[in-house]
Amino acid sequence: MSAAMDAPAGQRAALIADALAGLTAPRKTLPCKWLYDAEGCQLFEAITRLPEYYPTRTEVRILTEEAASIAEAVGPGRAVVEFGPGDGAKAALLLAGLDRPAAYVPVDIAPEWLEEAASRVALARPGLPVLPVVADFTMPFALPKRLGAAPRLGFFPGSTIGNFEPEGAVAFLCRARMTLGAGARLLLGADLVKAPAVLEAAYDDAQGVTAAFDLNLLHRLNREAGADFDIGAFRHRAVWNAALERIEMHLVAERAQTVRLAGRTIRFAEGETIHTESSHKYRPERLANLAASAGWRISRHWTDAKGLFSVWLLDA
Ligand code: AVJ
Repeated sequence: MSAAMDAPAGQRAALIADALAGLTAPRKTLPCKWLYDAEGCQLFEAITRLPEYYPTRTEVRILTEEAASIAEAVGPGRAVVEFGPGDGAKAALLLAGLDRPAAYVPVDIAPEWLEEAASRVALARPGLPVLPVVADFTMPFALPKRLGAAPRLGFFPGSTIGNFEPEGAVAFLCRARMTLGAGARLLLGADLVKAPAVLEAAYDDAQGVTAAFDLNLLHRLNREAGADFDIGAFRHRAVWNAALERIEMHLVAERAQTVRLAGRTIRFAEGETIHTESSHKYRPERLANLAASAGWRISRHWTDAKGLFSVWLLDA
């Protein structure tokens, strides 16, 4: 089935509203959440297997190699609440190592993801109660009553925290602390600052998969918002913004052109870009400050031997 047929009307309206707002702004932008339609999710999964894209495999290695140490630091009997579980592979890995977890609560706005995560975790940890919650985790939401008094462990892997602006990251961490409640812990994956060449290659791979992932946003606007982007007239670019310590993905207009979208004409100058995603990278001390401003205390952290990626355990 095509993405257009899948898309609920409300979501389509929200996409069009975001596109109009972002593309008529002085510096054109589109929110990165729209990268993840069915096609975008498949492309992202292909990205996680690329030789240049180290974050996924490095985080999985940390969760695997440090499983015993993480389980000991987390402690027994926790209900694991995951923000945006994806396919549930990391949760399955984490839960397999934990001491008598009380439940698994995957939280996502897309119910399809929840099913996949739930079934993977059910395989890894038969009999564990799985209590999915359909919610946008960037907004306040309630945990299932059935969790009772079990202490909570939030789980936010993948360096998804890096897609927030720093203020947004603090707001998210604050809200997560309130949602999870007193005595909660949070296991957080965060990508680290490193050589710009390594970062730029991770976000602009030789096979062009990341370029296809980025350009899919224009295909999506054509499919779902009735736009008429000439996709061949745009090119993907990944740049390290040293001042803000983030990788930015941009779609660059290769020539001056106009595009129609929802009854509006959008003009592009040659070389003008649409900023489609920021992926903030953290130095350990900066991440510690971020967590502290959101009311969390750092309990421990783990990194790989090359210091590429970090996993943090925070205490409420
Ligand atoms: C999974 C959203 C954290 O920022 O590294 C990968 C998304 N974008 N390649 C990241 C992404 C381009 C990824 N996140």
